[in-house]
Amino acid sequence: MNSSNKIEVVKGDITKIEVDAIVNAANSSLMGGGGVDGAIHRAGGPSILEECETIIQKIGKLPTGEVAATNAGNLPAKYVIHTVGPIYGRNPEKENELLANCYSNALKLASELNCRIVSFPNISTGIYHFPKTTAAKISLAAIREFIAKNKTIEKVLLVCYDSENYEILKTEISGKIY
Ligand code: AR6
Repeated sequence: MNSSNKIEVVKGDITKIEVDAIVNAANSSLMGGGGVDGAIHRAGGPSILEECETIIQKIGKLPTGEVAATNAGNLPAKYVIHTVGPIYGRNPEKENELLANCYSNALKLASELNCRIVSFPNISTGIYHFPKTTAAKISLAAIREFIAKNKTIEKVLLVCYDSENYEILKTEISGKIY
C-alpha cells in the first residue's frame, strides 16, 4: 500500500470510531477540558483520567508538541495518545513546528505501541484558535512524512467534527499526492 491511501479524511465524532489509538487534543495538565478532550474523557470514563494523574505526578506537565499514552477506558480503542497543541499566537516562531510535532510524535508512539490504525482530531483548531487551513496543511505534511518511512501504521483517520475543517481537509488532501 502506498502512502496515498493510508490517510483518510472523515466527518464525525472521534469517540465513536473504532481504531487502535485515538489521539486527544489535550492541555498540558492532562486533567481534561472542553472540546474533543472533554468528549474523550466523558465517553472513555474515569480510568483515563486516573492514568493521566499518574503521568502528571511523574512529569509535572506535558509540554506542547509532546505525547503520552493511557488506556482508552470505554472507548473503541486500545489507547488514547494525549498531545498538547500550540495555542495560536503564543509562540509564533515555533507554532507550526510544534503542531507538526503533535502529529509525528503521536504516530511515533502509536507505532511503538504496535498500533496500526490511528485517529486524530484537528488539533489546536478549536479552543486554541489555530487557523484551520494552515493546520490542515501542517497535519497532512507531518503525517505524510511519518508514514512514508514507517511500516507499522496502516491507516490514519483525520476525524473532522466541524464541516469547515472537513471541507478544508478534503480540498487539501485531494489536490496533492499523499
Ligand atoms: N470528535 C472529533 N473532533 C472533535 C470533537 C469530537 N467529539 N469535539 C470537538 N472536536 P478543541 P484545541 C474538534 O477545542 O483547539 C480543551 O479544553 C473541534 O471541532 O477540542 O486543541 C483541551 O483541554 C476542533 O476542530 O482542541 C485544551 O485546553 C478540534 O476538535 C484545549 O481544549 C480541536 O478543538 C485544546 O484546544
